[in-house]
Amino acid sequence: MATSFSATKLLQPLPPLNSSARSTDKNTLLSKDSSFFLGSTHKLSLKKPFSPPHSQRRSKPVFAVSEVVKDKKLKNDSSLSNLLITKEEGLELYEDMVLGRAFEDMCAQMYYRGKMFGFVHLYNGQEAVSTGFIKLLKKEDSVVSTYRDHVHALSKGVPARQVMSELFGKTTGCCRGQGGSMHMFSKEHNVLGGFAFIGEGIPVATGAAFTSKYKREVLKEADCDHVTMAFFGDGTCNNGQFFECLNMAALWKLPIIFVVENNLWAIGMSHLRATSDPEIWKKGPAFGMPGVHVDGMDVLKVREVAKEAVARARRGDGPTLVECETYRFRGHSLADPDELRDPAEKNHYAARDPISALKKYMFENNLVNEAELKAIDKKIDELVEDAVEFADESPHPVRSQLLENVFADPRGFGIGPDGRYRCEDPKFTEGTAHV
Ligand SMILES: Cc1ncc(C[n+]2csc(CCOP(=O)(O)OP(=O)(O)O)c2C)c(N)n1
Ligand SMILES: [Mg+2]
Repeated sequence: MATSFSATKLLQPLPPLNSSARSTDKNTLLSKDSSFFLGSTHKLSLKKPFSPPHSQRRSKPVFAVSEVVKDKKLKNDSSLSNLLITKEEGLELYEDMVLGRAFEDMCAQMYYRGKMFGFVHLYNGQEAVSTGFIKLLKKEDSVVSTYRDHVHALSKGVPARQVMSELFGKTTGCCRGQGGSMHMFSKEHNVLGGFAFIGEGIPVATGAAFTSKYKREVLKEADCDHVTMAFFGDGTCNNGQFFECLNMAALWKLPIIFVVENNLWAIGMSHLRATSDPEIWKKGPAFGMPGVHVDGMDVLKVREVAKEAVARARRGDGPTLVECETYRFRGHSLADPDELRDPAEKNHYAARDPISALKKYMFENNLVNEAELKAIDKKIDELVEDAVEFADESPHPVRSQLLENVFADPRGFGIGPDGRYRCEDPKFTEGTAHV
């Protein structure tokens, strides 16, 4: 027989352990003098009545919202001043999204021609998220990505030549060819890494945000209002590191934005089959930070949400969790035949291509004409061609570079029974596995 679950039972407070707390009102969690929390024998440090300093006073309670930009957009009329973007902003967003798309399409070609090795995960379809968020950042702000990282690096300003060379494993790559597709890093542009283990980048981003806060509040670096963005997928939100970092970021009010790119799939696992509550944005308030859900196929909506989150972080008001509903237009990686996803689902999102949507908005509002956009398309085609030529002509790293940045003493691992460095053996990189 099915039994109904009693929420009221769950809300009953546990009986307090200490005597003074025994007199508490049964419906409150704190004792009447607010000294004790539940059955703790430790006094809370909060003085009664709790009055936070002005800088910490929250004007609004912590909230979770979906489709936050809808109203704002509907209010717009056709007058230019009411548009979500200026012409220059629109062109910048368009150019960045087209760069991301063209770069990834070229990667697919180069991968199938054998110019790249290992796994390569493309970002097609998700461009509105990278562009909508990262284009608001300053150079000093940081971005942390996943293995689907080429486009985040490009949006943050890492030159296409450097990203392509890294993919080709060449010395001119942003990691001198040592990182490859999943490990884009650039100290100069504060791209703190693509990370192959899912969730691995979230604590790194949390640490970067802690650094900014420490510089500002302890070292008194007045101009340090840097913000960090951590990008990761829906599947990653089931990992413990996600929850641990939400907790720490909220506890310490860190200047960080957790950007979930919910493309509905984690390789071949549907988000709906893997997550007890699929609405990830609702987890923000559980940790004391706002949670926002936004249409991640619409760069203008993403940008509006991102603006608020960035402003909140820069003000010192703490983190925000943003869930962007998006979709990848290709398989999980270039090795994935993409046979699991329903064609109807793919068609649904293909019809919502973020680049076409921005184009439509700009045309409808007379912000640009066809020729202006064509000129950008041409410029980007040339830039991507140039990146490929540059990468192709660049030299491979010398073999001894393999042992650089290895923390452990390479003796044992790196030196063969004949006493010679194993990397000097021309067959050293051939490996044993053939995929
Ligand atoms: C710690 C860890 N466990 C498992 C994997 C294998 N793995 C690679 S990608 C992936 C799915 C991640 O999905 P999601 O976070 O939604 O990102 P998306 O690929 O959709 O961008 C998994 C489980 C991994 N890389 N790291
Ligand atoms: Mg996913």
